Amino acid sequence: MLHIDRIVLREIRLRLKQPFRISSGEVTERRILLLELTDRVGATAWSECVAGEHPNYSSEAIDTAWVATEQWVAPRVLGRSIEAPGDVFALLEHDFRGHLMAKAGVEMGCWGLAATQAGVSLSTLLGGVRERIAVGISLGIQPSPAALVAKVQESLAAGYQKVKIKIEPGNDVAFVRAARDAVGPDAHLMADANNAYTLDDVATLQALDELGLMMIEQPLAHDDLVRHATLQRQLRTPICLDETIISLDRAQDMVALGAGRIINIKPGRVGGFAASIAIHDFCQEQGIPVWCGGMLESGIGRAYNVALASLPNFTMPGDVSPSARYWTQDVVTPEWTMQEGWVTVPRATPGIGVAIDRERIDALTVRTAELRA
Ligand code: OSB
Ligand code: MG
Repeated sequence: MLHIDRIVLREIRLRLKQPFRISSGEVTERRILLLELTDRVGATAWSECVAGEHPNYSSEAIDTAWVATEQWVAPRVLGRSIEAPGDVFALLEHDFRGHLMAKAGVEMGCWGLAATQAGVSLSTLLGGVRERIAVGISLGIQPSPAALVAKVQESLAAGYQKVKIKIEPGNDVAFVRAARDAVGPDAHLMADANNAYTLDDVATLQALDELGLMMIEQPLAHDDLVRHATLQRQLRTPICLDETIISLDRAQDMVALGAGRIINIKPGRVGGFAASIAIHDFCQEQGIPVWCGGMLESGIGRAYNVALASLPNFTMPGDVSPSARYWTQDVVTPEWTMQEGWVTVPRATPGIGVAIDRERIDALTVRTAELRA
């Protein structure tokens, strides 16, 4: 039983070691919304809302998520007796459209709290089976093909099991081809366009189709399944959908329409873990592989991604790079590390599996709000 009495919101600012550029925008410093949930007997759990600074990935941003959490999400759970964390999503969805990242921050925190209460790892609570997760890296758009080649080679040498190359019109075929030529036909490469193309660009996408990619992620508009289906019919490379899959229904639509063959599950994008598990289970039945995406999370959000990726149908390497790939210092101890392309799932530790570095978080905090029942 969950009975949450208090939720503290904080915004922290964490500078990335290197700016991260995708087709729809660049990030140099992450503004991250952290939540601390406290139950009636004083147990606590931290969680993270993955909304970015600007509404370029989805319509949400940290400032809208802050308001949504304060005004509508938190009041639905505070002071209420909730049987199980799996019940929270329905509570948040009833007559409440959108704001999925804001909802996910609270919903996932409820799972974290339930794991802490039960004295089991978050992975165990979710039904995870893996001891370790295969790790891929997502490389932002680079200034030149040569710069990209250096990054790709460095990533493979570091052990990453998949290298995702961000692309946009003008910075695509020549970049990916240079990478492919440099690392050979067997290297696990993929591309992610973050919606930068239309069906007018089929020739470009067909040129990418010749480069032996594991998949092409979200080439077309964020909310468009029909055109992705048209495109998939013209490509051998599987399309992987990211932005479009905001619910189980959308995953079902993808399969019904043939709009893609792989799904990148980001729990923040779908409203949390209940929806993530539902999509995972549906994809498993349908023979659709899934992998866990990332949103440049701090070590707190990363703990949730690692736990989710331990479910059985997460059969492809996730965008779950270790802390040091992003930050000079993370906000958790121990930091997330990678050994030969694998991150260990902390299955023996109750709760989210890492301790919160409160002092560091205090030093990084720029605003707080305390919400009570
Ligand atoms: O499309 O997967 C994406 C980061 C921000 C917004 C969108 C995306 C990404 C990434 C980063 O690819 C993955 C990571 O967290 O390392
Ligand atoms: Mg993506």
